[in-house]
Amino acid sequence: MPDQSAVKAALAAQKIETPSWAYGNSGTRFKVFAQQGVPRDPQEKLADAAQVHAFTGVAPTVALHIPWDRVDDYSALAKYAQDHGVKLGAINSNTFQDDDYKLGSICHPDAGVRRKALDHLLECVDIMDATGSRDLKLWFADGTNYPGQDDLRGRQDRLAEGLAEVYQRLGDGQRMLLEYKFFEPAFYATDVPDWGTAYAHCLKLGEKAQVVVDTGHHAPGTNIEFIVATLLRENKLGGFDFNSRFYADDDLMVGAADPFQLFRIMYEVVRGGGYTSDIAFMLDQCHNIEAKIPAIIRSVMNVQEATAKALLVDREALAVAQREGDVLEANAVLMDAYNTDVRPLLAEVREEMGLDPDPIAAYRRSGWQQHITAERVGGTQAGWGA
Ligand code: AOS
Ligand code: ZN
Ligand code: ZN
Repeated sequence: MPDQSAVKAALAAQKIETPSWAYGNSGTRFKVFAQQGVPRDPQEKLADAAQVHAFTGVAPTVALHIPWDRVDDYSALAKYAQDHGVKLGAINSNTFQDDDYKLGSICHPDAGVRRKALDHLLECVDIMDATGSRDLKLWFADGTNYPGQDDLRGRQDRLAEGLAEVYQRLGDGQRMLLEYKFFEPAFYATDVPDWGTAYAHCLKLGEKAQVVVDTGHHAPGTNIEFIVATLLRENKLGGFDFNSRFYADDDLMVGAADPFQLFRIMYEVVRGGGYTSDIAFMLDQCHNIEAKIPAIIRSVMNVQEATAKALLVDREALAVAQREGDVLEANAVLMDAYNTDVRPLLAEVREEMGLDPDPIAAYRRSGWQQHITAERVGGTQAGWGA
């Protein structure tokens, strides 16, 4: 059996990044249900994120989205974050919200639009220099809706050219994380639809380019843990955008729709040595109908629970069963870990970290929600579902 104190130490050292956009109002194209007390500016998003970190102890960084989190002075924003006990994390670019991007951004047939998109991506690297962020997270809405609309190969050439220009701009210690998504908003062909396409581009670019796996971006039935294992073997897994889905890119709380899948993914991360590497464990979620800060705390806890179960897999017993071809025993070893109630273990970890064992109850008691509801009037929309 895995050593309990090593498991606890690993859990205490976990780092999960929360996204600035999860704190603001969001919704679907049908309706955005505004909530009271939501942040009105990037600073207030950071203040809320600091609460999540204060109660969980494992959410020390916050991903920014440009232009949703545009400020005049990014160094000052980094300082503000630090003063509140958190740091700025990945910089997420946005090449999908302007009219110019109707036919794509860096894959667009028009060189002028490609230039505009590339200038934005280069500006994001400037911002990383100011914030001290390590990762530029790239998700492209580029694609086509109809066969023949544009040249599939030509779009790949433009993508490669654009990515290469941004790659050249990266400084020491900076990385480019390329995210894939099989459809939406493009419905016929997406320019980075799958891990294979992302991997092929990252491989050509070099070691600073890595693939990011958004758990909501696969066709139903896709074996995501296999993708994780493969990318880890190739040293090309840069990070995760965690969330969960029933149908498409639902952006629901990670571990809510399919906690078993999250466990299987985390097991491959642990198995592949990814837990102690530079992999960014980020959330990419929107809380449209549920209270935002408690939902983000719950999400962090869900990742912790899946991680704890993955760390508890008796890998020696599993290896023996696998070697002996004992199918049932091998499956039972994995299921034993999954079926373990790890909540008492995590409560102990939190207490040893000087935290309340029940982060959501502690948050509710803290009075922060009442404070922001009274203080903040007229919160902003996060950007999705506008
Ligand atoms: C879009 O579907 C992707 O999941 C993006 O990662 C992300 O939600 C967006 O870039 C927000 O910054
Ligand atoms: Zn994502
Ligand atoms: Zn998504």
